[in-house]
Amino acid sequence: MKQNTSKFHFTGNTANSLKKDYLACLHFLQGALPQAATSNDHYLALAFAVRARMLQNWLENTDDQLSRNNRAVCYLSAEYLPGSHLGNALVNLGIMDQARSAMKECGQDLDVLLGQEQEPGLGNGGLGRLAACFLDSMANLNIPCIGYGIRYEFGIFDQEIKDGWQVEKTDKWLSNGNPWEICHPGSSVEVKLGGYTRNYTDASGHYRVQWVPERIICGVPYNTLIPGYKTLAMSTMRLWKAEACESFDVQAFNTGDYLGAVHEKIVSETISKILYPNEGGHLGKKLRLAQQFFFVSCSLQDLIRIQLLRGRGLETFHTNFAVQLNDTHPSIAIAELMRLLVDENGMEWEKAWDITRQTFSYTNHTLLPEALEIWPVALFADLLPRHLEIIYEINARFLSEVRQRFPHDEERVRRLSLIEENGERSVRMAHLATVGSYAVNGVSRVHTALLKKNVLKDFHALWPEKIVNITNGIAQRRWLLLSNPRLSALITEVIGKGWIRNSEELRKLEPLVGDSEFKKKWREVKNKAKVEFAGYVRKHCGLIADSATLFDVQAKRIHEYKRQHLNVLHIIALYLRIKQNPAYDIAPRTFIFAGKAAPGYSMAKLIIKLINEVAFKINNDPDVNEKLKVAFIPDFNITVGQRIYPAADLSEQISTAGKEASGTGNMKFMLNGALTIGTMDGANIEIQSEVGVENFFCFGLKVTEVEKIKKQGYQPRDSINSCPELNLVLESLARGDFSPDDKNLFRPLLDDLLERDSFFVLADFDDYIACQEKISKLFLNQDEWTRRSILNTARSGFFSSDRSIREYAEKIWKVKPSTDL
Ligand code: 26Q
Repeated sequence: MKQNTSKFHFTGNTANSLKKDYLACLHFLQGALPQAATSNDHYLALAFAVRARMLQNWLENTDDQLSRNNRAVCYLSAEYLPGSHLGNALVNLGIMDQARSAMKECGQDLDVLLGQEQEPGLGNGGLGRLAACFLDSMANLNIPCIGYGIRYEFGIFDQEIKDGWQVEKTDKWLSNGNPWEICHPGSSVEVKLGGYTRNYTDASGHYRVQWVPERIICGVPYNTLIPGYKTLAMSTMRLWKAEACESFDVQAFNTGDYLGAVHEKIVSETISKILYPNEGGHLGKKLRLAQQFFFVSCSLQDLIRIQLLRGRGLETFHTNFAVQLNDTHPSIAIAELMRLLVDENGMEWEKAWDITRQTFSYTNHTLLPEALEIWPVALFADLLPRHLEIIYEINARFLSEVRQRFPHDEERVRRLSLIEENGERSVRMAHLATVGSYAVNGVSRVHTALLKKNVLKDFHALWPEKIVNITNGIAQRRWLLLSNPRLSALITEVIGKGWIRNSEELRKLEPLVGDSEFKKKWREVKNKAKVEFAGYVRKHCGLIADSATLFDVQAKRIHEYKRQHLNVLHIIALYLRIKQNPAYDIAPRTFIFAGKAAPGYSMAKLIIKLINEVAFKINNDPDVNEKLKVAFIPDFNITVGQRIYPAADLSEQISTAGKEASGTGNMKFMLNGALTIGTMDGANIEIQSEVGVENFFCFGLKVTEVEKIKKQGYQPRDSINSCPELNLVLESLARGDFSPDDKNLFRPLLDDLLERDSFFVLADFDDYIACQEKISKLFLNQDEWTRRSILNTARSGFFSSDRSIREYAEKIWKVKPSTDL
């Protein structure tokens, strides 16, 4: 029977009701008197009062949602970057203003309290943020959904800049308490690791396999609610923490091995201790595989529990759950579901395989060969002996199918195999994910086309319908409504609120591009965002930036393929031009960089140092610093992103064609009215076609051209010979103009460009510079620039993650979104 116990407490959207509940939380949960409470106490009290309002909806709806007979979506992702929760909850519940006045009445500044929150940095970048945007969109589209993942104790490191170099600090996001999560120890599950397998015949004479593990760890779930905009439906993010199992402790205690038991606890807990940064060097690490298996096993056991609790059989598992694999990181789920069905629930192999293949779908996020996950067979045997057997069995059956379809083609069989036999024998996780899923998707048009053409070519020949494209998207609630309140208010003033739930309505802005009054307001809003961001730059970089200059921004992880160094070469070129000709006329620019380098990626760290050295030289040279300034914003994360995107005039999306799967930062800039300079890579291609070629600054080699010159044998020196200015720029670097104390500091970078230039930086330099010149000219015409800025926002509707999720729902999951609630 339903009981409406909480109806009269912790509800109500008035400032008064919020204030009452916040004071109650301060008293009863924080145990603090208002006058003695810290800002953190105030923040936590407000957070609890807000969370209670979300719980009300969650409790009333989630159970119903999951009980319905349509499919629920289970998003399996090793990473989530949800960003700060309080601001998001306040805008989504529609109580930002009420909270502000409630706090004011209590003598608190809401912005200070918002600033208290430590964002959960449980991801590296795009892939983790995409997962968070998808949970947001599923809440908004009323698609029942659980996002499963790992509750890392230490998320992505905090970045500091010392003497121009990146320094990593451990992220302690849990140290002040996390009011958004609710721990459910009662739903803990056990996860086996290591050991060996043995065969036996069961009572009814069936051949069975038993996994005898070396150790068992406990997974404890923590729920965080992800609200939609003024909806009752919500997504659940369910993250697992690894702990020692009580049974193990007890055993050790009984034998008197107290220290041994404590040690066991420490070892078990390391599994969810830390997020791995994405760098080639970390591939193949045992703890990483243990993490992946840990959260996957917990999540599938949780789904089976839910299924049985609802009184449903396992034969219909796939009709009740669609499980989406966010890259190959959770792809061991395919073998684990087989094991759970066959070994633990006595199902026939064929039946179990049928269910498994109708349950999973897989999203690929990378074409970079070094990022494709493979695990040495030996490591697998050590950690997951039963899964290795299952993978061998899947492979044997799969390859026999291949041999039937393509007789006498052992070369093809070798290419398709789940096991790489060249060099160290390894399991190819992308192959496992593809064979075990009913659909595979890429994340932008060009990326999907390249998947079909290269990485998954043989699979595409085998199953031509299986690979589909779903271009990524972003949640406009966070990336405009929350992060850019002034622009949101202006937009809402002229076209109403419809765009918040239906991004296509942004198109209603288009007719206004000729309205000079509106353009003026648009410019004012952009300028205010720039002034505000300039304040942030001053505080965090000690640099005074002029909001009248062109804010040229590149914010993303530092990687050679993303070519932050191409951007730097452009800055050096301008520097040399002005030095050579002090009258050189150019629209003044502030170059803004932000992004983290993987701790073991020395070239990326050298690029950060280069940016900072160029910044130091230029910012302190009165010959140029009226026209050019350079800032590196430390510690790029969701919170910093929310400040950067609204302030950008120009968005730098300059990856080597064929390397960036999609990019999603590109969409955030566009939504906030920045113009893009970009290559024909990832979702830039869709951005160009949405905004119109005439409104997009396209440059550089296309994918086919890159392929062609690679085949011909690319010579970086040819690019230098045909571009005298490039030669000057490289000479300046080689001379040590930007590293007076150590002329050879940037040698590794220069040598790489001169000898290999694997990312075609030099090949694209000339075109990039020419394109930038057009941009500088256009910026002098503020009226035209503003027109195009408005068009960018107006035509960004396609890039809402609501659209992406609708496509997943229709093409892959076969679930119906609704906006009823
Ligand atoms: C793998 C093995 C060991 C340790 C770490 C990893 C690892 C972790 C994270 C490998 C890759 C990642 C993250 C990849 C990622 O963020 N990819 C980006 O995904 C976005 C969303 O689809 C795209 O927009 C970007 O283009 C893509 O780079």
